[in-house]
Amino acid sequence: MLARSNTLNLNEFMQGLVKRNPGEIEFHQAVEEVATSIIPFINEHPKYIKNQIFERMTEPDRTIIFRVCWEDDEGHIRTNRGYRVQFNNAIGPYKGGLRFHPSVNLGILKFLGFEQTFKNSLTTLPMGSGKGGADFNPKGKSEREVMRFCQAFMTELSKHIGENVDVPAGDIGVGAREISFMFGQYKRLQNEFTGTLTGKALEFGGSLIRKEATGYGCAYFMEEMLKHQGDSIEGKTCLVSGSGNVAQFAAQKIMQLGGKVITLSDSSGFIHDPDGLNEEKLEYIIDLKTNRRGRISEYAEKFKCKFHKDKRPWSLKGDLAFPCATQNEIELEDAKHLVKNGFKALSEGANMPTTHEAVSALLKAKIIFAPGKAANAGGVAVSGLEMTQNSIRLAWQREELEERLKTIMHDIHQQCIDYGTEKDHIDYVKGANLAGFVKVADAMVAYGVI
Ligand code: NDP
Ligand code: 2IT
Repeated sequence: MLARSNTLNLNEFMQGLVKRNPGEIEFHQAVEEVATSIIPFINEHPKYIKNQIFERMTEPDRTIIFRVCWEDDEGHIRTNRGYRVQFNNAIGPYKGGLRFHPSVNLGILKFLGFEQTFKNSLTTLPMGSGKGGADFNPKGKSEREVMRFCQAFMTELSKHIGENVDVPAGDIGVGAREISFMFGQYKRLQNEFTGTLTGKALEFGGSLIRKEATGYGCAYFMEEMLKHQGDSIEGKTCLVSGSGNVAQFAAQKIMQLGGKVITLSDSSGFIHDPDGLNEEKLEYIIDLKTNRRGRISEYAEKFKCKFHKDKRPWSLKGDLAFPCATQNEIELEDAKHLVKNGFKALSEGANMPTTHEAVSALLKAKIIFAPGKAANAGGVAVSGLEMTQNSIRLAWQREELEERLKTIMHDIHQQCIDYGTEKDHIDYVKGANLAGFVKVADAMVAYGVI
């Protein structure tokens, strides 16, 4: 038998991971980011080496892949691929969103499920991690087509989830409409009314503040980081990308905290409104993107500002950046612009929107950087609160929920400080990774070999 080494080596670990998960580039990227801060820590704590904790944490508990067959409005049969990656349930039921987007594949869902393990642990709530979705493109589909797809998707997924087993929610392409269709189908198939999905409408077990939670939390996290430096969002010029659920409510909270939001984007480009958004303009965006499912360029026509086709907003001048669209939307060149323009801080509303090289460039320039697993944890945190309300069959008031969300974001910030304080700065990447890791790792050690 080969003797096991009593230390882990980053390169060797990554080589093994890449070999076992060929082609899953986003998964490799997410693991490498965590491994870089975790491995030195693990090497100082032999119990994690002895129990092979990081090897076990990077292998999902199980992955379910299934065919989703549905009929379009012309009566043609369509086939998509559905997934649920049940990543880790050491500290609670699997929990995480569903993404409907043509780019969805196993590697993307494994990256998202892996990130969710640390994020959910940071929320302080008892939630394990999972992620799922399908390569279905909701764009251009009729309401009935979306409904038939959601019902077909849930017909298979329902066999694998449950309020104490796995509780999905929304993500890109899955909002209140899709959650309602899926919850209706789940209820019909199981003949039970339980909180097996979160992000539900208020009439059937949803929570106040859930729709706002990710964006609000992302702005609160920025405010916490700035407060720690004796500063605040007040008076700052902010670049926000995306114009979906997270971007809309990040923009709203930034405005409420006195910041000026001058950009929003979608997959066709970005708008630059130098006067800044206000409540009326935001209402227009919410209606445009959530109800009418239009393009962000319509905002530029309506409010007479510039639309930059196929471009990202990061080359503009400003103080704070909030990437809220998708993974890898800030590459090295974008980061160089942020550095050149003297940006102060960045808070990730999206999951892994900043590439490795871009993060390194920002950190080198001393730009305060909040990774998504800390900064966007407010969404899943309020999902956790929705689960609690469903279990006790009560609905909390808006003020109580907003206070709880604020407290959770404050606590996440504190955990980052506890684990990420360096000589002359806070390393939020390291802090979030270590704090998220320890709770899950200790639970896994306690369970023994399973
Ligand atoms: P939405 O579907 O509501 O909005 C997504 C936004 O991002 C849209 O503006 C969309 O543009 C844009 N977008 C999507 N894919 C791309 C792409 N490949 N290139 C450029 N733009 C793109 O999703 P959410 O707002 O819910 O999610 C945004 C991010 O936040 C994701 O990374 C998600 O994982 C993360 N997140 C979401 C949470 C939630 O509670 N919803 C919680 C935590 C993180 P278009 O309209 O053209 O498609
Ligand atoms: O990435 C995420 O944290 C989400 N999409 C929200 C997950 C949830 O279960 O609310």
